[in-house]
Amino acid sequence: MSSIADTSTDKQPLIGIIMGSSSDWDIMKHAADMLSDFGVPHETLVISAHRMPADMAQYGAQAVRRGLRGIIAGAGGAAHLPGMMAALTPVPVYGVPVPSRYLRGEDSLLSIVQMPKGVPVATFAIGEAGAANAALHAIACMAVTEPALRDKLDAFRARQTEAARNMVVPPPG
Ligand code: RP5
Repeated sequence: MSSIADTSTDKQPLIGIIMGSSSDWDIMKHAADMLSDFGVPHETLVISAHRMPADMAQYGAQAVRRGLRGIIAGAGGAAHLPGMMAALTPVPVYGVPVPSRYLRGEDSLLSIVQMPKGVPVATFAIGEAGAANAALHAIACMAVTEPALRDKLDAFRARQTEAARNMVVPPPG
């Protein structure tokens, strides 16, 4: 399995961030950055559904045993990685549609969001916002039972609220 950026610390990763290609990293790094900001141990890997199907199956089969609490999966175009990973493990999968070259990620979005009944993928917005929000959603899920994480999430939202209250129009400069 090829690792494009090992951001995991000494700690066991709680969240896996996987993507179909290293070309997805510019988008998926926004998920990794958010998890880092919250101090959530995570790992980042390229796992291509169609070019590395055996690796994908192995990752899914080991996810529970390895203690993963969520898997953020990004892909573009046909974008079958999130759905396949959801089929391979009961660990919640958060899908991020990566902007594609010709259809700007609308193909990725429809591919990821239109899972048949029975195998869900929580699907987020196309691009950077989706990647960041996938991380925030994973954090929110863990925060339900982890007060320290909930405090960080509350503080994050309070900063956002304060920033919005300080906005003026037209914006300066
Ligand atoms: C998908 O195909 C990847 O997720 C990526 O978004 C897209 C293009 O991959 P590359 O040709 O850049 O490797 O599998």
